[in-house]
Amino acid sequence: SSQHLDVPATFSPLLSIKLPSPEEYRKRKVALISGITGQDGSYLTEFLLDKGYEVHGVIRRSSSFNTSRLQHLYADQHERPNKFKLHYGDLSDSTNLVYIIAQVQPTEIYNLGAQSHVKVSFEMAEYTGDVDGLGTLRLLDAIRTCGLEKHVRFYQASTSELYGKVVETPQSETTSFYPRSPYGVAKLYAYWITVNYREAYGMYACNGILFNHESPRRGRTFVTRKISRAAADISLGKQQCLYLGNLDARRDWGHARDYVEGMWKMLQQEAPEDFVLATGETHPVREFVEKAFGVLGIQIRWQGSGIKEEGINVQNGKVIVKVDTGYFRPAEVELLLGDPTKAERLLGWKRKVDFDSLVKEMVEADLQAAKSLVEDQN
Ligand code: NDP
Ligand code: GDR
Repeated sequence: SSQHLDVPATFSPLLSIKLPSPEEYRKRKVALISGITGQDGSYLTEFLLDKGYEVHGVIRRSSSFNTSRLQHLYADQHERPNKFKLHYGDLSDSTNLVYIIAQVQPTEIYNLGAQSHVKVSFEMAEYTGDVDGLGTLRLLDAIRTCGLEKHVRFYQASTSELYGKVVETPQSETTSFYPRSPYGVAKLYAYWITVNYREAYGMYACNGILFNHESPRRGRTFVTRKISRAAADISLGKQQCLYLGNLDARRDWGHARDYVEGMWKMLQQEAPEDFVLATGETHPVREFVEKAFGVLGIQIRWQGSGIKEEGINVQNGKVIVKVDTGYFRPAEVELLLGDPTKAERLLGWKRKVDFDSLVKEMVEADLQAAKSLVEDQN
């Protein structure tokens, strides 16, 4: 009808309200985070609550407990009533995403939700493509369906896995992409759909191209956390040996707490742009192993080579690290080294935690946790 055609651009059909101007709308500080139960989601929630935001998160229904990283924030609820709320949802469910956005009316959306394990993506390629690739499209379209494309600022969790096979180092915003896994390829779609919606609909949408970032809250099957846990357990005699895949892969490892601050900074600029966050240093997996055991006073000597290589505890001669080819990937990303110059210059962002401090913090946290478990059992 003509009445329908007369609907002004600022009228949101779904919310059935006349929206205030984007400037007015953004005076509220309301964040919606997909992937809130993950490593980055928990640090970002803490960061935004401290900045005075109301924080909403999308949580998947699970038969087991999946909010352990957010537990301490629930405990804080009495001090900050109505500031933190979780909504059941999934990046594979468009209707649900529209409903959550309409309900929350966020000013900023951080899309951190993903099947984020590179090795697992080879086994669950279609699912990873659906959630990590199309899931990003669903979220962007949900924003448009709600009529909020000029009001909401959108952060996409892009990744150094986009670079994949080495084209140049260090890798920056202008380095071309060559993903090496179904995960990387799915994230490539997400990267470009974010750029496309920015250009097509004038959305404030940014890609943060983040290099690896870790913490004591890192998922236990990622290599750093697997090593820090094993080092703690082996030092206490609770585990004999750590089995790893490619010891020579090199990564640019930072601390997750530093990186979530960069995500927020990307959404506070005049105009949306894409940024690399990295430390500008690269270290092999092997060095992470040596440093992690080093924190506990255990020195490693390597012997043998290739898949026969072993790490020996110099003090007692025991084999404490072995290669298990089951952890090799069908295609590997051998070297990542990021150039964070643009973020440093335009966002004033810089990583604070260096490599040695990161390893130390992770190992000490796992040692503490392992010791309390032993005490609980006694
Ligand atoms: P995690 O694996 O720790 O967290 C992933 C989050 O996504 C979890 O909350 C998970 O929920 C959620 N999730 C998984 N599948 C779905 C789905 N179908 N619908 C909705 N939510 C889903 O990842 P990180 O915190 O380490 O990383 C955050 C984001 O940043 C990810 O997108 C990752 O790919 C990306 N990234 C990470 C880097 C890193 O080094 N950490 C570097 C660059 C990018 P549940 O808890 O229920 O499993
Ligand atoms: P990555 O992280 O693939 O870089 O993706 P991961 O810690 O899984 O692997 C890093 C490197 O270590 C090698 N490796 C092993 N990896 C695992 N998981 N387990 C092992 O036993 C093992 N042995 C050696 C791997 O081959 C690889 O080279 C992470 C994820 O957080 C992504 O979501 C994110 O986008 C990128 O970082 C940047």
